[in-house]
Amino acid sequence: MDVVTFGELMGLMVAYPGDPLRHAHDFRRGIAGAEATVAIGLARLGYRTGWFGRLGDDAFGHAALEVLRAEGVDVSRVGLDAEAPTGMLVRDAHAVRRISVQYYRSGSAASLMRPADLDPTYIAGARVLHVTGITPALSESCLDTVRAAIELAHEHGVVVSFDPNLRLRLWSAERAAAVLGELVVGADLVLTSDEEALVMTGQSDRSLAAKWLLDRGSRLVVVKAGADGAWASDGVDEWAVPAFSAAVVDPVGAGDAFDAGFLSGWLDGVSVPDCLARGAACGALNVQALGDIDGLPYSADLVAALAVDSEVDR
Ligand code: KDG
Repeated sequence: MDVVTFGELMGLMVAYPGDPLRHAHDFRRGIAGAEATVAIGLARLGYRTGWFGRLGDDAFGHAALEVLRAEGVDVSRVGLDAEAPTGMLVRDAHAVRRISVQYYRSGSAASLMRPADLDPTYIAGARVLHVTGITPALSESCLDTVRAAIELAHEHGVVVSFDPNLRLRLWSAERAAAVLGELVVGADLVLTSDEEALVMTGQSDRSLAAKWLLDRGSRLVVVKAGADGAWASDGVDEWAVPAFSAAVVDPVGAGDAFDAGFLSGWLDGVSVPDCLARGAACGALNVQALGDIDGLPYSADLVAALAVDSEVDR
């Protein structure tokens, strides 16, 4: 496996673009979940990916499994839970206005995940383990699971990719800062925003935040800055790339799409600026479609976006 990842996968109901959640009547059904989005993004680019977690043994859980299978993501380690439901995320989609999100995930099957759910051989067999700061916010047993997975990866020389994906709706800022600050230490690749870097390191300056992480064992710190592009530092060099132009329909999922594009470059051993460009292009392509995963590019789309930023395919 190139990349193995785990976390919570939810059913998604996203309102017709522009309609505010409170008054929306028409919803498109899909799936939501940062880690699954990364796994699908990489699978579409041709990489071998596996996602695991607990889903409810219900319609949304089975539908999510079908989507993952159809996308070519390995689901051999997924657990189905008869006692707890698949979580749900209901939201709207706006290009400019703030997105309203309603979570229905408390007590979900995913929140019951525990270290015994980990298959050490599965993690040991991956080139990269990708984890996010959403999973440890779900429950104490989920936090223990993330800790155990990172430890297993380190033991077996598997590269750890960490995206804090700060969700202040799931936990307090103080708790998030303490836990994310602990988990990020030693992550080989840190894929963060400036705001998240500040929460984890206490440093508001990007270079100082990166130094804080690099001094504690990270190999590369990547900052995703949306319309301002992306930046990275390995402690010796710093790189920056601009954003790709995008007619935004739905900004949710941009960061995870970036992660998929960035990791694809990293797996191929291309230069850091090329990794950043792949990430930025994937983010820009994903926000032009409704839903978390619908706009994730296939290899040919990514190649085309990187070659020319406004080509017509005819
Ligand atoms: O990036 C998209 C995800 O963040 C979204 O699907 C929601 O994973 C999510 C979460 O837990 O908030």
